[in-house]
Amino acid sequence: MNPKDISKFLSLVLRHDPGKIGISLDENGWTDCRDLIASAGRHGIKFDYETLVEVVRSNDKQRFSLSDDGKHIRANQGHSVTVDLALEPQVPPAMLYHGTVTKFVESIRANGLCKGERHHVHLSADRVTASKVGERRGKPVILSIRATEMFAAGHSFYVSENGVWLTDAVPPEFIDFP
Ligand code: HQG
Repeated sequence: MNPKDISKFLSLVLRHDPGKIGISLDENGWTDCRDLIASAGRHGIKFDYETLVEVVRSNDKQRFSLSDDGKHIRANQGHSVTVDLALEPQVPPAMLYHGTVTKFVESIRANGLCKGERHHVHLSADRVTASKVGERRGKPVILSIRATEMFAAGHSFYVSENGVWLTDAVPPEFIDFP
């Protein structure tokens, strides 16, 4: 299996559906690498520990972390299953960005950004990254979020291990539309 497919597989089981291969995540989202490799293998997805380490190391968005002793792995963000990543609240930069597509804009104007299936709304520190996020769905539309203003109004922000800014919801009054 190539690294990209292993990464997609890891996203599925470490964020959304560990039960698919019969593993479980602890309350902080970690699972044992040996169990993961063995369970994946029993489901026809075969890779060894060295390959797993290489996928984590080389992943384009640094989606996964290994524990310091290398025995456990978790996804850095993007979960739909309940996990506590124990992220500390952070002071955001003045502006953050969100890449979306035209068909969602009217609803976002009315309702703001909602987290949907995920734990948080995902925001990017720069427009290039936001553009890549939007491009997954079509021609990107970049929304600018007045994060300092939001923070001053009492909203909390977090940063995942891989640099994604997270917040519960972005009310429409803090969004600048293009
Ligand atoms: C939209 C990927 C209508 C929102 C990316 C987005 C990111 C609304 C979609 C990470 C809305 C949700 C997250 C509202 C939000 N009405 N549409 N009120 N509020 N939306 O995938 O931010 O590759 O859950 O604009 O790179 O696109 O998985 O969130 O289009 O970092 O590591 O609803 O996923 O990373 O989609 O992407 P998502 P996202 P990974």
